[in-house]
Amino acid sequence: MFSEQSFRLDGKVAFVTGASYGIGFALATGFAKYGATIVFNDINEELVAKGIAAYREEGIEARGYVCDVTDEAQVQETVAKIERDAGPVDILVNNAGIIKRIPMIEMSAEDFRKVIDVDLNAPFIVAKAVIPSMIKKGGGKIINIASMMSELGRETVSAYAAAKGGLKMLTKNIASEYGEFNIQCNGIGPGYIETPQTAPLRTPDHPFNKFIVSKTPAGRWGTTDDLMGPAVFLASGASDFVNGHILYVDGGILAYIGKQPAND
Ligand code: NAP
Ligand code: GCO
Repeated sequence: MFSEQSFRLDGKVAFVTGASYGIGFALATGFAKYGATIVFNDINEELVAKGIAAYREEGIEARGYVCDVTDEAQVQETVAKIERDAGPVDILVNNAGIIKRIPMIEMSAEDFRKVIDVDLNAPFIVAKAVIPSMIKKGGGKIINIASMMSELGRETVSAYAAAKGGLKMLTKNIASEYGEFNIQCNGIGPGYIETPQTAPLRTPDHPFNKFIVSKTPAGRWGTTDDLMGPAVFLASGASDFVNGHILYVDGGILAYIGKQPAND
């Protein structure tokens, strides 16, 4: 029966990938505020240590693991360690990601593959590693971090758009294949959010900065705070009948054709 408790995450183990900082860190802190136990990974010891310290500053005792999410052996080993240290993963957020902004015909196949590897192959690898225990436990939540580029293209982000478009369909397929085991797999599609990943686009003189504000009905860049409530909703019992959905948290970008130029 629906109640305020429906949004609580007490007793749940939440594993957020690439969560030493940025969106992943914010989502994990939101989960912790609703009672979840936080485990995260990052690509090296320095980032993991930085993340543990940052979580501690928020009053959160998080467990951090060094793991490259593109390496299936490392992922399988890390998930086994998490299950030993904290218990089976109840909530997985496939957050780790990279972007390379290069005009397509100038982009090497190696660079294209690297983006696909982190942004699409890795979510497959990590979800594959946690689903068996979710099935045994009677269910779980998987949240893939998609993008505006799951729906739209733009110059220089061909690999990223291909990956995030694929991630949308992987989300729908996991929902389809494992929904019968009470596993809900959804995505969050952030708009343009103030994080290190978009910092190069937000320098005061960068034309993209003004462009994005004009393309966003909310008239601003998003913040990681804007994503925490939607993530808690998708991680909680309040969304047990939501499956295969990409929840776009974009200030209205995808709904908006754009403002008529002033001189028309
Ligand atoms: P970010 O600041 O670049 O953080 C990404 C995190 O993932 C970093 O900690 C990074 O570690 C880690 N990571 C990268 N490759 C990894 C690997 N192979 N194994 C483990 N960890 C790895 O990015 P963000 O802005 O927080 O974005 C997080 C997610 O949201 C990404 O999937 C991104 O595509 C998506 N997204 C972002 C926006 C936005 O506007 N910021 C909008 C829509 C979607 P390193 O520091 O070592 O790279
Ligand atoms: C870019 C940005 C975007 C954001 C995000 C938008 O270069 O266009 O980095 O891709 O990261 O994915 O949803």
